[in-house]
Amino acid sequence: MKERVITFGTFDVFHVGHLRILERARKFGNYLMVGVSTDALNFSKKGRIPFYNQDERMEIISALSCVDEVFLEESLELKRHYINIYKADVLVMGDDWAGKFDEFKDICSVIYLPRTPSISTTAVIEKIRIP
Ligand code: C2G
Repeated sequence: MKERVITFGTFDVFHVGHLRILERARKFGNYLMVGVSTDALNFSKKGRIPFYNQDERMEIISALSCVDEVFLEESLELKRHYINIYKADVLVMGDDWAGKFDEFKDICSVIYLPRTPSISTTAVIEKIRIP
């Protein structure tokens, strides 16, 4: 088997939920490519600038042993393009996106994995914020 897996995310304030989805995604093949959302895309999606900038987030993701290649995701509308140019066989996303990427089933397998419960970037930021 020589499957190429692709996934996308912001991965801001990197936490164990991020790590686990990347490790699980890698198991669907033997080459994992990660599209890291740009700061601008994150602002347009969530209305806030990430705590860590896109270069720092790319640096962290590319240092992980389960990750083989990292690129910047500039727009949500470019998913089909990224799947094609990176020759992905499998798209893996967390189930907060369940059903949202089914339109790509014509060019690759689309898999949604359950999120790790009780952890999120927002929760971490809230927890460490000094009152
Ligand atoms: N995740 C998870 N468990 C958590 C938190 C996040 O499995 N407790 C997963 C999400 O489901 C996602 C990945 O980690 O698949 C990255 O999460 P985010 O950084 O929140 O990604 P998001 O901003 O949703 O960006 O094109 C799609 C977007 O780029 C996804």
